[in-house]
Amino acid sequence: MSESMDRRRFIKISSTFLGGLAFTAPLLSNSIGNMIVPNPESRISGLRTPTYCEVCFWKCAGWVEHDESGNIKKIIGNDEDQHSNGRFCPRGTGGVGMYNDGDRLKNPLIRTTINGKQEYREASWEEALNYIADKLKAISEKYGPDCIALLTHGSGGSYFGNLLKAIGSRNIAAPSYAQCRGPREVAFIGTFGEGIGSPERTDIRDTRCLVLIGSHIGENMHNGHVQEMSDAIDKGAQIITVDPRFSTAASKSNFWLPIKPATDMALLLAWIHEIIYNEMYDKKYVDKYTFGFDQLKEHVKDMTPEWAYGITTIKPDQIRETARAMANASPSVIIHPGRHVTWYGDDTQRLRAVAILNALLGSWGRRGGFYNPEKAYLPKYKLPEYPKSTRSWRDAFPGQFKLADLALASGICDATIPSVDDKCSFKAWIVNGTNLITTLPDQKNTLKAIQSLELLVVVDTMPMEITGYADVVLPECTYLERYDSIRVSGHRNPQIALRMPAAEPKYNSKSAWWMARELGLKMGLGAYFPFKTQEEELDWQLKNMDSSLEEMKRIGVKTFPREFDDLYIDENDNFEFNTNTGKIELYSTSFEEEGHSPLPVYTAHDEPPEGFYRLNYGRAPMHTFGRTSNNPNLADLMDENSVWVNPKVARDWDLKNNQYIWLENQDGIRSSFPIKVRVTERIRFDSVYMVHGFGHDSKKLTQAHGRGASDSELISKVLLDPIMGGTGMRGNFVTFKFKAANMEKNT
Ligand SMILES: Nc1nc2c(c(=O)[nH]1)N[C@H]1C(S)=C(S)[C@@H](COP(=O)(O)OP(=O)(O)OC[C@H]3O[C@@H](n4cnc5c(=O)[nH]c(N)nc54)[C@H](O)[C@@H]3O)O[C@H]1N2
Ligand SMILES: Nc1nc2c(c(=O)[nH]1)N[C@H]1C(S)=C(S)[C@@H](COP(=O)(O)OP(=O)(O)OC[C@H]3O[C@@H](n4cnc5c(=O)[nH]c(N)nc54)[C@H](O)[C@@H]3O)O[C@H]1N2
Ligand code: SF4
Ligand SMILES: [Mo]
Repeated sequence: MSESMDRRRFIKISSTFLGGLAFTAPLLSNSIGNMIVPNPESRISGLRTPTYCEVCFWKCAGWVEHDESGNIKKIIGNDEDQHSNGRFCPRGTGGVGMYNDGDRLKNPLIRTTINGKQEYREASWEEALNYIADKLKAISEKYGPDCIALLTHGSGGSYFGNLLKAIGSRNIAAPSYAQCRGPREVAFIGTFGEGIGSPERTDIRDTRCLVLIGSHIGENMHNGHVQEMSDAIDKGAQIITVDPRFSTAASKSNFWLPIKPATDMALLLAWIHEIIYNEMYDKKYVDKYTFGFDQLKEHVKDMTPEWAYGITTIKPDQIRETARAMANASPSVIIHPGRHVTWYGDDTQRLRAVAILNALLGSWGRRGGFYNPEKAYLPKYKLPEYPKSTRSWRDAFPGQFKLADLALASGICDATIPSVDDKCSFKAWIVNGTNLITTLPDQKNTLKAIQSLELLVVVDTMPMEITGYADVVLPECTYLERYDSIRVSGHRNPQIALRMPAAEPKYNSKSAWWMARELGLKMGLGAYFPFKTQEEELDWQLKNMDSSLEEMKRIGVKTFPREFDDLYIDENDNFEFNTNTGKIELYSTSFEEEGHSPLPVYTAHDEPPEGFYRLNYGRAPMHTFGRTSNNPNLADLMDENSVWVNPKVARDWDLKNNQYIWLENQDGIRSSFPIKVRVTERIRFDSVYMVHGFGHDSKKLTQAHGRGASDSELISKVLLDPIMGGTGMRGNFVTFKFKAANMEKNT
């Protein structure tokens, strides 16, 4: 191990309890809608405080109910809320486990070396924050403030973002862009001049045909989506699911197309071909609003269902029948853009094909297609101007990823590893609410970047893997113990929601708002933090938007009328799109300007080598990534993942149900922990499937440590999207091993 590796050695603090591999049968039901918990009648009784959920990023608004002594009893939905319609998903209901988890981070920790051994020692907030402020000042003076980066996911990002901008850096990135929905946003901006956003602007409630392409709503438990899909099914909507796996959504579908993985582009192009050449597109809409139809028509001339069959294994008849089903529903049809779309590196182009298909069927801006969301306007207190930032993460990638509209977490990671042609490698990271070790692909690369840092500050609630590499760990209180910014996400109506503390912060934990401000004060940047408490700030904002903190504490959610009647496009209007041509660009002039193909092209991707299977991964309804695997309430529902194996493959390898095995990828990386086999017809013979978020190696997670295997450690190959820098993660292949790596070495 090199000297620098030694400098920041992962500190494993041994635990008293090491969980065995006992298994609780999951209470998973296959039905789509019935996982969402309806509220009991008795909701008004007793004390309650408003919140919005932080177990995932759908941000449902709800009520925390207390008993007489103020103890948290349960969390339920707020009926006024458009994200949840008054009903929480199992994870949201189990959110109270985040507050009760005995493994939580309890005190600030500073890395020290005692007798040559690296350890954490507990520190006071004063000491920990002084340490960070001094280091940040020194790094800023020596290298420039823009060598400091913030990697963040969740509500604390805006407070630390304010701090970073005040210091003079704009290098702020969330993994929910380059590891998640970035390609979708860039593709839709390139086509319609607008992105999709969150919650997605899909009008599922009123759709007549919903096409899910590797979007597994039902396991992907985004609350409002799941409810609307369930309602749409009840109202007779057709569901078409394209997935190599028989997902929960597939089980509710009229058509399941078990596509050969990595070939979706061919199917999309064949659908476009069918719809154009059989004149099934919305002619009036296409004539009036789109640009480049003739070029598109010429481009897909030979991309027939027969052509696509050879690539996708989906029969021509099925391609024709599903194209007709979509056209019959037009314009109330949604070819869903998905959310976690960083798959094979040509993802932005695949999402362009999705956008084009929607445009041809006239669904953008139409009832049952995509609506126009509206956000409530949140007043911002006037702060002094931020210092100008002179260097950015983009400087490390000259001429590349120009269409990325947000910073890349993976880009910042790469630009932290010193290289000859980049003079600005990052020297300090503040990491808030993201477990980068399991979130970014290629762990070796992430660790290399971390070893190059002079300061790593991690703000988290739990002793997750990333905390073990920090110089300073700051324990945040959970969302149930703090205020946060007013939720203003766009929806059918502008709406705001309040999160306020339902309990005092446990242990010695504090809110991110407080931490960022204290650091600001210590660094002489007090002018950027004018409010003494977040309560004061929220009250100022709310009073400037026809409400008050007092009112929001009482009602939790407030809905405002839309400013204009423009939920859907008025067809008598000459609507102008925010693109170069003012039209929906079937042929993308902005992609062409940047040297990318203006029309989506099919490219073949690598196939698994002999004896290997494509590693496919996804969500389970009762967990969010790795952040809930230690949650006592949710671990009760599912406490490990399994690897789905087709019966034919199981026969070839003599694998039995419930047997534990290890997975090894194409680069010889073997899973640290064994995973249970699930033999099932629901996965194709060329792939295996596992749920992301298990196989934690932090021993401080007493419930989750060593349970199941981690897909993240097996994703060492990255298929980079040349358009916006998304990290395609589905080009990895695994084979089966019957021993742990260290057992093999010893025998
Ligand atoms: N291998 C693999 N990688 C993936 C994915 C995958 O499916 N497989 N999915 C990708 C996608 S779609 C996304 S969006 C990203 C998500 O990536 P992340 O957001 O990094 O997901 P988590 O691993 O859950 O990490 C969340 C961290 O926030 C901490 N946390 C929870 N609540 C709070 C809080 O209130 N305050 C603070 N400060 N911290 C908190 C948790 O303890 C945890 O350490 O991952 C991407 N990476
Ligand atoms: N319960 C729960 N719900 C969540 C989350 C969570 O952690 N837990 N996370 C949320 C977040 S941040 C995100 S981004 C979303 C992600 O959710 P989605 O965007 O809906 O789905 P993905 O994770 O991209 O895709 C998983 C599906 O793609 C299929 N698939 C794999 N390869 C291919 C292929 O080549 N072609 C096709 N057509 N399908 C393929 C898999 O079999 C699986 O069913 O979920 C959100 N909802
Ligand atoms: S979907 Fe579930 S976990 Fe996500 S915010 Fe809503 S209630 Fe919470
Ligand atoms: Mo995501």
